[in-house]
Amino acid sequence: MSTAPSVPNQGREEAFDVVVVGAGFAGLYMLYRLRGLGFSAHVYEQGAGVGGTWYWNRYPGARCDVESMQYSYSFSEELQQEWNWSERYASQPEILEYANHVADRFNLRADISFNTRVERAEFNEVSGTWSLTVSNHRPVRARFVVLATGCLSNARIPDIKGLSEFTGKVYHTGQWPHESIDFAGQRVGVVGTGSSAIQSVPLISQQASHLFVFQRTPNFSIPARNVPLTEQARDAFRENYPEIRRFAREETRNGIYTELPDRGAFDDGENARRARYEDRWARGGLPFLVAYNNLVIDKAANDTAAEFVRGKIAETVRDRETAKLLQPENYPFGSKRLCVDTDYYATFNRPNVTLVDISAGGIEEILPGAVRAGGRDYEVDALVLATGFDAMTGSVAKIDIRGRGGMTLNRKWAEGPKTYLGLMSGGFPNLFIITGPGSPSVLSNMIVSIEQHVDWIADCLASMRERGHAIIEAAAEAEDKWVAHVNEVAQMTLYPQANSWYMGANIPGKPRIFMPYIGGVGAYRRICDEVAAKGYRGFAMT
Ligand code: N01
Repeated sequence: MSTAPSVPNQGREEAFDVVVVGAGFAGLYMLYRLRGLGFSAHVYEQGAGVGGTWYWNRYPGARCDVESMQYSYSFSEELQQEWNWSERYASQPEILEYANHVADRFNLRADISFNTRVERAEFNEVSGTWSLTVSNHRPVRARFVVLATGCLSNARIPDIKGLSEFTGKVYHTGQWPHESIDFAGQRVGVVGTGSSAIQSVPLISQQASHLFVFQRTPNFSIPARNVPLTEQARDAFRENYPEIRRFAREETRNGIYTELPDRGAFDDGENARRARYEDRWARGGLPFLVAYNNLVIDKAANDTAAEFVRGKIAETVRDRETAKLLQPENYPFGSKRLCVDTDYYATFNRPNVTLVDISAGGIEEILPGAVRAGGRDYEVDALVLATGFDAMTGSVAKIDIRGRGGMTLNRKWAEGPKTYLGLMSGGFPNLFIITGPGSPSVLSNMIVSIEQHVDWIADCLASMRERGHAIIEAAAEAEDKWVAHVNEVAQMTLYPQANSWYMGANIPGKPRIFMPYIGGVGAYRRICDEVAAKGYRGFAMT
């Protein structure tokens, strides 16, 4: 039952204290917290089910690259003790099953509308409420809106000449069909070599009669070393969860419990350095990036890691020319999102796999039955677009959001996203973003960042209710300072040197701004907590 002052129902309009957009991991936990605080809340979800990213990304090999025991909610002790992850890295079906389990276990579906898109949200300055236009639904009004729309959920279909004329099937990894796709006997073209391609290429190659991988930029990838989890391994986590979760939240930059580096790459001699990289390579996964504490800030240190991985590619791939093409040379190691794979490089040793280098001119044209690149036609029956997402701002931009004075969020963010703490944007009162640009988000274990933001927002709403406040808004000065700080910290690293989706570089015309906050989840949490403790410093509350 709601104990908060609710907006009265007017006519056919439906009213809630809080509307949450999206029923992925952020939306589900937000709903859970709001309910617990007695707010009336409702979630609108575009998909037919819960799970967000894990609902849409069903391509072969889709799997999380953060270990399952850590890529899981920590808010319920019972949940984290009872759920049995089967592998070190959970597959998409298992993560989706987990999301469904959470929705059922906490009876969340009752307050979620599926197959429903929030198309427009407009702030009414007189009533201090948001009016929402929701597809297939009567108008909705809410005092607060929380965008739990995800950072990588607006799939990007590239603008390639002739794509719509292709006569075979075209799939985007981020909009994969629900039925299983059998590529047996087909010639398949995969466009892109980011994480999604790196996971799907080895599996598609086992079915396709021939697989062409169209590569514009090679990526660094570390072997996953995925294994089934034993009961013993699960217990080791379960027994130590309080410390593991605390450490990940407070002590790390990326929200992953792992051994933290105690030295830089040149504090070790060449042999010791190589031994350390070999050890990290053998253990597998993203922690390779924290083998030393200066890999993302010192180019010479970074080069040692890059050179090591290039050596591994050369050792793995038999054809020298193919190996050379797969070795990234033009950007620092890890400055494009590091990939984690199972047999990606070795897949290029298969006789039915061809790497097509399109770095010079891209794909010239798609013909009804072929891909034209470098003046050659590659005949294919099906195309897989592993071409990524309009990251961090794309899913927010799809909603027509209008704040004070009718200002749209897209107009305000035309030169790049501007937020205070990644949580709110000035001129858009009572509108929160979970893991928004300007917060660690995609540079971290997403669940750690999601839980932190949800808890912060929930506590903020409870505090407002207690103090009789109706409106919260990021103050312009605090926001400007935060944007400057986010940029300043990014410039201290090697990240801005790559044409990555972190920089918006994958979307033609998108401003080049490093969007996430790279200061680390521990430091960021302390800043957010301090802001709250100081009476929500930098936010105007009335
Ligand atoms: O997308 P991407 P993704 N012609 O943007 C190429 C997360 N994720 O879906 O680099 C030809 O990384 C593009 O080339 P270039 C993870 O955070 C996690 O793979 O722009 N090629 C690039 O190679 C990840 O980083 C997991 O030159 C074109 C590729 O397409 C993020 O999602 C799994 C092109 C896009 O790579 C996005 O990954 C999957 C064109 N017109 C994803 N347009 C795990 O947890 C684009 N490309 C493991």
